[in-house]
Amino acid sequence: MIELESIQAKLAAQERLSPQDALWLYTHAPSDWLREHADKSRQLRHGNAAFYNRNIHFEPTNKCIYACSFCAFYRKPETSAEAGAWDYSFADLKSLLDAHPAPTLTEVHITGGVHPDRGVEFGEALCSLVRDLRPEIHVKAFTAVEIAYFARKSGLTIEATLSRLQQAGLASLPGGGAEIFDPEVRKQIAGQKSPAHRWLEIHETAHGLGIKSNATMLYGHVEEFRHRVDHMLRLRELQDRTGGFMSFIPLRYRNENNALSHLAEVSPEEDLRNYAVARLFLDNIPHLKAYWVMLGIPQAGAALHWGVDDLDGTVDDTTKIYSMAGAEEKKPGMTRAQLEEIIRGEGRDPVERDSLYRKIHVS
Ligand code: V47
Ligand code: SF4
Repeated sequence: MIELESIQAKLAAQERLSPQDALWLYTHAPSDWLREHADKSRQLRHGNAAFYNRNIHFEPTNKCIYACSFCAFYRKPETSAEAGAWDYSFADLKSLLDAHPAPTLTEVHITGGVHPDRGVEFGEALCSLVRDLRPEIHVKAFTAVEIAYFARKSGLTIEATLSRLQQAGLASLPGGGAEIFDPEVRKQIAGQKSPAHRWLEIHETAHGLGIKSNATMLYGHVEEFRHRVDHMLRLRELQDRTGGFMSFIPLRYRNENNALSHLAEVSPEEDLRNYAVARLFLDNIPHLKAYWVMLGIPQAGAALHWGVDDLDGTVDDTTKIYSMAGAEEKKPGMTRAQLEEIIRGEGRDPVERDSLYRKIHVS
């Protein structure tokens, strides 16, 4: 296989892979080869460390003006509580924080549906509540889709919106809302919400303000391999300009309770191959995360051998996005000891990190 030799030579010379190389890897590379090379690339960056953090999620509402066809989480804004919609209060956020006293927590991840009545003031109030009550906690909040709506609702530019949130305590952006950037695929799965260029513009603006972020890719639905390559290429190009992405998080489409439930999910092997291609192609995003809540624990452990260096956090049963969509973990939560045991079981050294990937505790 002449292509494999050429790609291997590029990797040995630490040369960048082309989009054609990545497509070839997806379609032709033997799985053993992918695992070995992605693992080598991970090892060169992070040695034997595998990262995790101590976090909770807060999902203020699942009422949403959009209706993404893969989403099992959203309810139309007029939906009643009996029909499964919720709107948590500021007091609910305070109670959640009180239930997690210091030092059990270093991060709160806030994201939810796009509520029609809520502009930037709502986002500011959530961020400042955490900052005022628990200044030691890092606030990672709002997908680019929520930020775009805050800006529109409040009549502000993206920069002004992000800047106000930053002043209120926002410290980084999660990677959600990226889905797949290709316009044709995006139209089919998330046609109503902000287009790819808006997602990328929001992250670029955040990076310019010193707000780091993550990037996701929702795969395994109607997209083709070329769309995944295009998605990662756009991220790689933006990262070349800003260096603001910390972590890439591939998210396998889960098929329960949504408008695309007729689609099968990709196989566990396909998940692992996807992590490996991402590790090799996205050479400028330092961390690759296997979000155990979405994958299940055994598969997240396996991913540590396919280029992954981060499993995300303790979560403590505070997110519903994946359990509603069919994930195995119906009440996702792990202690530090459990996360460390999984990591050690895979032959790696557990490292507790903060939200900016600074090492807090090495076991
Ligand atoms: O944007 C929704 C995805 C994302 C489904 O930045 C689905 O550290 C699969 O972005 N099947 C939100 N995926 C979650 C997210 C995230 C999670 C963990 C850590 C970080 C981080 C970010 O969840 C959405 C969408 O792509 N999603 N429904 C589904 N049925
Ligand atoms: Fe709304 Fe987000 Fe679900 Fe889309 S993925 S319907 S924007 S909650």
